[in-house]
Amino acid sequence: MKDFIDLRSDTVTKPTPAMRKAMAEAEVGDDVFGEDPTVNALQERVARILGKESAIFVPSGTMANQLAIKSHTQPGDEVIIEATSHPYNFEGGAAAALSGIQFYCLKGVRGILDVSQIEEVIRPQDHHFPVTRLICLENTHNRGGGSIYPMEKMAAIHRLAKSKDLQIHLDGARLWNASVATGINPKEYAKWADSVSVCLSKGLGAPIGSLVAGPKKFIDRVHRFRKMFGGGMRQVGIIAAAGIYALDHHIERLKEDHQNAKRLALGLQKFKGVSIDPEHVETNIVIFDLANSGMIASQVTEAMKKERVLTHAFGRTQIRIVTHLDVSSEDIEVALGAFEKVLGKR
Ligand code: TLP
Repeated sequence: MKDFIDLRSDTVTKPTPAMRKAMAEAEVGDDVFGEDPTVNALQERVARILGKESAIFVPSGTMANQLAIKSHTQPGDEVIIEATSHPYNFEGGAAAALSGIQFYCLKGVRGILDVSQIEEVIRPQDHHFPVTRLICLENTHNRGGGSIYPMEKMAAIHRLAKSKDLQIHLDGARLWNASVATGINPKEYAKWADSVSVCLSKGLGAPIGSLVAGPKKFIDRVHRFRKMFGGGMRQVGIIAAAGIYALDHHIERLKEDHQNAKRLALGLQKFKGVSIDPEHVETNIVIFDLANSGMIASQVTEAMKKERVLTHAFGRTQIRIVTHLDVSSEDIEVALGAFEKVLGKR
């Protein structure tokens, strides 16, 4: 039996024995010299998957987003982004500190923006204003509850961006989830963005690793800043091998995570004070509100911990739970039993 069922994030997965074997056997070289064959293979593979000219391996999703922002902008530029997005909220203020940009935040519906909202806030060419340079989108949207960007919305934002000479960066940390849930090829999503970041360390179960993909010239710029930010790595094929293994073996299984998340959402509906719409659970993230339960989120996470289930408090009354590789359908039933004990039936 597991010590804990850990639903805090899909980042908590441990490499499987087969993944560890692939890592141990990886061919390596010095990647700062561009000589690591496993890293090169991963970069080429991800560029191909996303339909971009080039891709570069970086340690984290945060570094991937920040390198993209840095490479697209000049200090003083403005970047349009959704108000609950990851780069704005969960990257330590990096974009202001490292790129000297300011964000213009727009509130979306579960993280999804409409083109009309963006159009309204693009700055006119006037020396009083900052220069609007970049639009950042997130698919799936983490704080939006794993919501999927509808293709037509991305296409419309892309049309607008191109008509105004703006760039688009897509935070695709969980683009795999969007693709598996909709059956839409990642390339089809990626074509509406100039640069795309993807993670191997979330749903796919690798211990570390993200990539930024885009045009060759842009990725050359990212490469330069990766060195500057201290992200040049040496015999890192050992980690890239985990990423290649994850792409080969852990994409299709994301379906199970989505089914498990839906099952959780349907079960949670039956407990006292929980407000959740299972229709809104599109992938592997479940966010629910406890405002009517008489309890605050931290009380519930503490009580759940005593039941050996780890959950994540998102603000005062919201809880996020995330399904992943190391959570089985049996674990979901155990977790629902624990929620029932803590919250009680309606
Ligand atoms: N998200 C983490 C936390 O930082 C909140 C999580 O547990 O979900 N983009 C998106 C959409 C993300 O969800 C994350 C990680 C990142 C970027 C950053 O990736 P890392 O953690 O590799 O820097």
